[in-house]
Amino acid sequence: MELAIELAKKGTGAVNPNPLVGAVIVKGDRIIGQGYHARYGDLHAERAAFASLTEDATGAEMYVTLEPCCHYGKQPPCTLAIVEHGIKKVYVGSDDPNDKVAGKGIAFLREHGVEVETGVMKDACDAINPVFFHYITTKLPYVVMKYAMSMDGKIAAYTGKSQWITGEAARQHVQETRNWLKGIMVGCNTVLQDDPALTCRIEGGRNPVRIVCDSHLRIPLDCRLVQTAVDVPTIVATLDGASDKAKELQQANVQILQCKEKDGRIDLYDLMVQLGAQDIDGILLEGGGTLNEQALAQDIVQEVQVYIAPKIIGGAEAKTPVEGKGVPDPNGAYRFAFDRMEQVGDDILLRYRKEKR
Ligand code: AOF
Ligand code: ZN
Repeated sequence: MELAIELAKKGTGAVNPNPLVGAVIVKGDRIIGQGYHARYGDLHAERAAFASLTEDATGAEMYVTLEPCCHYGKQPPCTLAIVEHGIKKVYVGSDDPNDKVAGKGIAFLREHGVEVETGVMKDACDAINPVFFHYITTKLPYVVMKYAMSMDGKIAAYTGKSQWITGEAARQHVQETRNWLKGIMVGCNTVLQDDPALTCRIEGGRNPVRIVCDSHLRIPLDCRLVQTAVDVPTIVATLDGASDKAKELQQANVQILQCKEKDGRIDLYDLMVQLGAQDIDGILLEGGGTLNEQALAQDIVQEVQVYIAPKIIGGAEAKTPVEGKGVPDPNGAYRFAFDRMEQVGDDILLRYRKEKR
């Protein structure tokens, strides 16, 4: 199953909004087939594993990170292939919450005489698909709020200068996250201040769909995002979708999303519904502080990734990751559950998940 998990991860960035899935076929002490879901619409992991068989699979066992599907989608049911190949036993990691599958895949296998053991390395298997599990059940993107700060919680110096808080390794790590999540979102202030490209600069990676929250279309036509919108999908979410500026942006190949209003600003929940409808199953929220505060207040954040650099910047005026007024009492704070921690170069990455309410 460990191998199946490693295989599954190879599909990162290429299968959305499908899950990452890996499968390994074992006969005696030999691995006779292995595969993974490599691209949206392509072979599922199980069929990819069968396609790689080095010998007949009759009586063999399969390890698969997700419950095999039993429906006709872009691909025929994997359960059918498992039965046809005479697999004796299947070890399953995660359950598939997709309505079309949800237990029916396992039931089909058992009805056809295949032994099934579920929950095998379930936590490790679940950990590769938080995006899929959230999106398939809600049709809303899995939003990861990410920021990099100093030991004293600053994301920039009082001058506004923010390059760089974290080291090279952490910045490279963020590139991997950009490849993992289908969309990346910032507020208009970030565009005005940093003129970012928001592309994925790792080899073999793909660029995320870039989303700017810009209530009143202050985004400059000559910024990098607009200038490169012909090559990289770019969305501007706004309240002023019928304006002349909106038309100019559309002429530059920017997609304009007219959003509902909430307290004079973009209703982020409505925006998530619209992005989910475009198959955007995950979003990296790279701030800044104003958008972060609204994202928390409107409860769209599923995970928070905090990079902490071993530096102290200081300054009462220096910016922090979440602006606005904040909550009046720590007891009323937005709560998250600690997930895991890792060292990335000289920096530390902390991950928190939304607490199940
Ligand atoms: C599996 N193995 O490798 C994957 C599964 O449209 P389709 O045919 O690609 O089906 C997509 C659905 O199938 C997806 O929502 C999820 O429930 C399941 N994905 N299942 O047995 C795989 N990628
Ligand atoms: Zn399948």
